[in-house]
Amino acid sequence: MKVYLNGKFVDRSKAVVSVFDHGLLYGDGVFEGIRSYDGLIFKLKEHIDRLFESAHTIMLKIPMSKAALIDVVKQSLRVNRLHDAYIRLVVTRGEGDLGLDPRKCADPTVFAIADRIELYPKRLYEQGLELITVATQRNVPEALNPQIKSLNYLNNILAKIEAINAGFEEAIMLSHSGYVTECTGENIFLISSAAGKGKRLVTPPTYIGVLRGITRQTVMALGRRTRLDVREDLLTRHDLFNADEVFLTGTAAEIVPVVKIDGRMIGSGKPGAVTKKLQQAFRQLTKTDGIKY
Ligand code: PXG
Repeated sequence: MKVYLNGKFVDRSKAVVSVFDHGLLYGDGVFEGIRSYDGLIFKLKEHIDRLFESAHTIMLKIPMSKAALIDVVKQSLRVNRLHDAYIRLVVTRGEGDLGLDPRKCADPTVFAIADRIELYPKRLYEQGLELITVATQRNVPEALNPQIKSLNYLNNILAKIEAINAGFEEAIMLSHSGYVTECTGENIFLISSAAGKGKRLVTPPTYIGVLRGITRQTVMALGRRTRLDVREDLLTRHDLFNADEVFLTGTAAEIVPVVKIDGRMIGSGKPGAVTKKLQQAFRQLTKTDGIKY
């Protein structure tokens, strides 16, 4: 495996960064997780744009252009002869000293790892996932905005540990005020039906403290195209418990049906019809809507 590191493709064993890198010392950096499907990179521009936005907010100047970074992603896939892959793009503050001061870090570290995608077990998509709400709240946007895809994922990892300790794979994180935000690495959606009206597709608004997921945005667009009433609304656990369907979205996981939350069965307790339709539409999109490399 060849890894892109600061301008060169190096062997995996040579792809190492300094113990003084502030990405490691402080989680001071940003990243993206990108997918390719059968030789097409999905939503590459959106991922690159989000990386630059995250970097801009933390005042980290990415030392190359968007076009050059797009080329790095394409090259990473080509040199490793990958077709269906996962690409991790990372920019850290770079090597500094043992103080927080980012001014001591002269050169950001840029690397890209392309590897085969580790697919989630099939039964997850067929049977659906069971979630629990955990006590660890999602970061308050005023402290560390979840819209920044930073290397500081301890908030999410603490929530994941709680879920694992309780025997579950994923956790629902609430906001400081008790509203539903997202899971540790996926956005959350519900489907509900209002009497006499069509189906509603609802996900929490970003201001409550969620990542503006690229799969989230894609699924919202697919929802509009299939005439769902798509909304960003504050959601409570009660709303989730009483939804017709619930699912999660993320680059790696795509669309995952949720069938139980905190012991409450969701809908029929099986992946719902609308979720399945969106999964199909999403799969179709990945076959056509991508950038060749
Ligand atoms: N919320 C959070 C907190 C995330 O980290 C998403 C939502 C979904 O966003 P996208 O843009 O992917 O639809 C994420 C994404 C990993 C991994 O290695 C994590 C993500 C994506 C890919 C891989 O755990 N997080």
